[in-house]
Amino acid sequence: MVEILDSTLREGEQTPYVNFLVDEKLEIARKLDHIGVDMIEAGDPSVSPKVFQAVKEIASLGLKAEIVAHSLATRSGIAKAKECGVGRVVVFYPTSKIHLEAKMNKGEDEAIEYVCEHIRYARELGLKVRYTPEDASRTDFEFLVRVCNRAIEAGADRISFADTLGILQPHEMYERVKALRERLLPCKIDLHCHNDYGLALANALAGLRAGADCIHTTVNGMGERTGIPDLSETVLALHQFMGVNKYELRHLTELSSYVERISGFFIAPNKPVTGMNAFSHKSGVHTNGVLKDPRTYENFDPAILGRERRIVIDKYTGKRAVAMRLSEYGVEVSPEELEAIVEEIKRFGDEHKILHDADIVELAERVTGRMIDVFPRDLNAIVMIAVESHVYTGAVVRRLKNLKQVANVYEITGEYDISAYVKVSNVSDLNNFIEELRSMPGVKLTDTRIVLKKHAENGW
Ligand code: HCA
Ligand code: CU
Repeated sequence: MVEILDSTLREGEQTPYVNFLVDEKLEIARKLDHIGVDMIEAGDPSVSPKVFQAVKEIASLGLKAEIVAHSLATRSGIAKAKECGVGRVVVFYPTSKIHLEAKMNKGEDEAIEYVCEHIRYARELGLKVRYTPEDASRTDFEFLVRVCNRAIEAGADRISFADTLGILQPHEMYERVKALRERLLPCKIDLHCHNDYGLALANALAGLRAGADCIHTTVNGMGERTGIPDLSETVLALHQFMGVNKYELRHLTELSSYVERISGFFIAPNKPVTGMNAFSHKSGVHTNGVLKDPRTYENFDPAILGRERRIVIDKYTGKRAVAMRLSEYGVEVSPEELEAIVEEIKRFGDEHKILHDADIVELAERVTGRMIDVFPRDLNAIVMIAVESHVYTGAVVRRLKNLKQVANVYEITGEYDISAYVKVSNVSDLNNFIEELRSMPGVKLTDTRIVLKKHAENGW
């Protein structure tokens, strides 16, 4: 049965400019466990006192997943892993010529003895051991087989085939893993594939097909440089391509958002599975097809991931999608009116970057000559305000705080000085509010963004 080891807390925290707090790590671990990953690599306890604390606390949560500590092949590192109360330690030590010579200053035979000695030490402490030959993909294959088999004899029951620089292609990964499987003593094989050429997940899947047991992932594909396979993409691929049903698909997006929020590491809109655009359709040809039968442009129902299809309306969109969006707002129009609205949308789209729903409704109002009061519900907006250079920003902030429409005010860096989160009941209230703001002493310029969708602030 295929396994996933998630390393968001170890490899993921190696992402440039990312650090998690201990509590955030505990929350990530719980959420990973909820999704059902088989192993959680909780960190290398030797890195810092807080990493040590996080690994220790995660090990005591009583999660279903096996908790793994990472460690260099040092006695003190392995002892620290033991102190954390984990059941398994990773002993990692490089095997490629360049690493042995440049970093370790060790010959091959010396390296084997060193690795085995540390694995035996971990076994004496009662720990299960995964041995990671770092930079395995650039290691002489015969040496790799030798060092891994000696590691297994010394007590390792897992070998992580690490493509540390992400240099392999899927067909090479397949061949390499197949040969390893044939040549290694009984053990489980993990695949640790870096994404430097964008091939990490493809390589991992190829390795699985060749007989490996486990894929390493991180949430949002974080990690050193370009990271490793994204957890959500991996779970989806295993589900769709290999019929693996043991992971909870519906919580992946929320975990991704949670990690985005606490890490400040934002995913691209076009990222598969969790990206904002992953289930959005735009051109007339596509939206028309999807509205007739989603299977025309969707390989699976986004609902399996707890996500919804979105139809984006702009100058590329045809009548069918526009009529659907209007009818979502309870607006019915004649075929002639619809045609005219679509024409207006095309004109609007040539002049503007984004068409908001409020713009569509306004265009429909203009074309039909009927008042369409469909935004009576709470309307939220973010208003950016530039202050005259001779005015003290704090003075404008004080005035803003007195306005009932203003929920929050922030002094910010950049082109604007203030950002205000504003709550009004409709578009015309928003207009009035902005007029009032513009006439306020000290306000030079405003820029208003209507909030289309507010995402959950916290976890599930
Ligand atoms: C690193 C180590 C590692 C280890 C992988 C593993 C790699 O270079 O930081 O233990 O499976 O990529 O080789 O992340
Ligand atoms: Cu790595």
